[in-house]
Amino acid sequence: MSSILFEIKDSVATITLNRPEKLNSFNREMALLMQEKLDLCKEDKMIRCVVITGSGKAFSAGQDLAEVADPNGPGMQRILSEHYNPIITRIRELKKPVVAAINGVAAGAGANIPLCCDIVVAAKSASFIQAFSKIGLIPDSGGTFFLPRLIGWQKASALMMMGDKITAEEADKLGMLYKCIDDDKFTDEVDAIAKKLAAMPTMGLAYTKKALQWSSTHTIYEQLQNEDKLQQWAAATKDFKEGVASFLEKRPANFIGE
Ligand code: LHQ
Repeated sequence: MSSILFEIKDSVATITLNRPEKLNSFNREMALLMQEKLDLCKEDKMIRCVVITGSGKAFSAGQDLAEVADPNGPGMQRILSEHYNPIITRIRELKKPVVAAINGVAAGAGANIPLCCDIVVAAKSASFIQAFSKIGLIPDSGGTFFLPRLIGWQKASALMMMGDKITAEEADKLGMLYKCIDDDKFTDEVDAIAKKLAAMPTMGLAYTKKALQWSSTHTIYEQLQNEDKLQQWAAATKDFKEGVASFLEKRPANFIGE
């Protein structure tokens, strides 16, 4: 069985982390396969939304620590530069919405990869843990960038240093999630969110993603110019024309993602 499952249905690609017996912890093979699948999502025009989830009881326990300890493993120096950083970069640069669907425990890099996604939802029974401090490491996979921006410096600093496990409901209250969903409704609700996103004006969503990202490194004056530029790009899409036409004609829009 592959360590990454990949399915495309109704313009939604689902990437499932699939090493359930190791709580979907990442080894090199799984990290490289995930990069490959994200590249596929970028190339395939039919795909208009990506969902990342885990199989079994975990989302992901982060780095496979047995691989770190293995003298024949990739070694610490390559793990971030060749495994996690290219995953985070691919997700941020993908011109399509990426939904992290947290089905269970998310620890270490497994807790931080979701934070870079555009929409994060979690089942009520899921949990999050910045496990790094417990083994003497620093939070990686973009966690030091995203977590303080999502929940504030103090909460981020404390969670990262204390290594507390927090429930999905706590994560929701802190601002890490879009929604916390009852377990029995989780799959259906994730499907509904993904289907909705896949039918929306994809380029408009891509430019929204870009605008939000630029906001973290630009002044208000620069950001007003960025919005101006991105709005021109959005207005040049076929979907903008369709959006306005469908509104004026009082009919549902048929967006094509261009
Ligand atoms: C695991 C793992 C795991 C291997 C559970 N590896 N087997 C970047 C730079 C370079 C290097 C290092 O890493 C990084 C990024 C990172 O992600 S660092 C953080 C790495 N992750 C952790 O430190 C989390 C370790 N795991 C845990 O703390 C617990 O397993 C959690 C809290 C996630 C879940 O606890 P439980 O539900 O009680 O499950 P469990 O501990 O019993 O685990 C079940 C099995 O999965 C068990 O195997 P076994 O053969 O005994 O049944 C664990 O050994 C295995 N597993 N995490 N990361």
